[in-house]
Order: sequence, then structure tokens, then C-alpha cells
Amino acid sequence: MSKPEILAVAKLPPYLIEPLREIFVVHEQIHQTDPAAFAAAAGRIRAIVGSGESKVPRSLMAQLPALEMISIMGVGYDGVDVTAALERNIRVTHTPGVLNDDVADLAIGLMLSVARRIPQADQYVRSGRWPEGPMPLARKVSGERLGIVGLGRIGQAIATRAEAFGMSVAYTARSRKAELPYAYYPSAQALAAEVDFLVLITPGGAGTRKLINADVLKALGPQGYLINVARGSVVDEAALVEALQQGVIAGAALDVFENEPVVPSALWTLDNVVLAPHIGSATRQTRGAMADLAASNLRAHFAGEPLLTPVPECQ
Ligand code: 8YV
Repeated sequence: MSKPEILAVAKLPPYLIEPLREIFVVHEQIHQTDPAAFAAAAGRIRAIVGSGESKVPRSLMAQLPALEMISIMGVGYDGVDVTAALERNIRVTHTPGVLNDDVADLAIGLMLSVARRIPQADQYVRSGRWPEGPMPLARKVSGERLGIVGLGRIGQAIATRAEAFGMSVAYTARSRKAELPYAYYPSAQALAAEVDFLVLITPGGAGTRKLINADVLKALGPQGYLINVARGSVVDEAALVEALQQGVIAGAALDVFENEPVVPSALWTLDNVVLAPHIGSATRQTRGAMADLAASNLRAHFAGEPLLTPVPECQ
């Protein structure tokens, strides 16, 4: 029996693609690179596999009449038009849970980096400036006030870490989580006014687009720091650059950006910013677990077995 044919819509790691090739015909990004091959194969493509940043719009699905399933190697799937998928009963899966620790670890690491100026300290030594005298004093983190925007699995992992640093934890989310011991605020702006560090870990997409705007940044204030490990779309990036340049907030640590991998050059030159290239889940162990889970969802679908991790809209 011929292998089912699937379309990879992103450049995916070999530890995902190679195992898939054992049971599927994998067309790698031909929708972008080889229109003729895509036209020839489109009628046979039964599944899509992509990353958390992959775009799977209605228009692409419409070109794939045999599409049954979309498997995302990522917890975020905001680039997938889930409404369009549901209209055709196309199943969508993602890889939640396996990356909670890595993303939470990075959020804490970025918070420490920007507050204690660790990248600047490294450069201070490497550039031979230490003999000039000590670096300027930085900002304490332990015992300070942390606000979390989005208290899902990763948000709760961040909260647990922060408690170990003696921080108070407050949050805003779509709804109050009465079972958790943290102070709830009905909006990001209300939360920002009450905390020293504001960490973003809410899903991307239309519902959170530019949620962090100039008003929220003003509420966070000149002693406040913004840390984003969610999606670049959650922040009004132009307003953030302005706020950092004008001292509206003290600083920011950013792992995600509106138009990755393009990062506004204005951010490159700011001394009160720590920048990272979307590495939230980027460890060998975690990316391996994500790849295994994405592949397992595909195998389950084609074996007629229950999907392991369907997105909430498909449960
Ligand atoms: C990776 C992510 O960027 O899981 C997500 O939503 O943003 C990251 O883990 C990517 O998805 C890995 O494929």
C-alpha cells in the first residue's frame, strides 16, 4: 500500500522529518518552492506538519481537497486558521506540556538578565572595562512583584519559579482561576500598574493582538520591566520601542517579535533591552519531545486511533 502523502509547511528539524519519511511521503515546502510539483501532489496531500510559527491559512487548505489533519510542532498554533479547519472537520494538533519547563526557565532567565544586566556585565569584562571600576548598580529581582499575562500551563510554571525567588505573583487571564493562590486582575493594564515585572505568556492570534499597548506600558511605569516569551503579536512593538527610548518603562527582555526573524533596528542599540531569537523551547531535549509528539499525532490519525494532543477547539 502506498504511503500517505503529507506537506511540511516549514523547514522542520531532521529528527522530525526523517522518522516521518519512514511512513509518509513528505513534500517539503513545495507549496512555496515548486508550484508545478505542488499542483501535481495537492490532490493527494492528506496532512500538514508545521512549527508553532507556521502559517496555515484557509487559502492553503482550499488547495488540498484530501486534507484531513494539521500537526503543529509547537504549543502555539495561532498561524493556523482553525475555523477553516473545523468547517471541513480537519483535525488540528499541537505539542503542549512538553515545553513548559524550557519556556518558563527562559522567562526567568530573561527577567534576571535584563534586571541584573548580565549581558552588559559579560561585555564589561570582555571589553577590558573592569579596571575602570565597578559597573553601575542594577535592579533586584527576588522578593519583587511579578505579573503574568496568561496563566496557562507555562504561566503556572513561571509562577512556581517566581515563588522560589520570594516574588509575589499576580495575573490576568481570560478568566479568574479560583483554585490558584495568586491575585487576579481583570486587565493587563490593571495588572501592570501593580507589578515590577510583567511577563507575557498568553497565546498569540487575533484575541491578543497588541494587547500590550502604550497605556499598559505607561501603567507598568519607569521602574517596570516587560518580558515577552509569548508571541510578538501580543505587543504593540512600535509603542514598546517608544516606551524604551523615552524611559516610560525601565527595560524589556524579548524572545519574540512581530515580524520574525526581523527585529526593529531601534531595539538593537538600546542598552535597556535583552534580545533572544525565539529560543523558548530550543533545547535538544524539549525540541526532541515536541518532534516525537507531533509525529505521534500524525501516526495516531492515520492508524485511526485517538489523537494525543488535539488543540482545545478540536477536543
Ligand atoms: C517554537 C513556539 O518556536 O511552541 C511554540 O509555540 O513558539 C516554539 O516552541 C516552535 O514552535 C518549534 O517548532
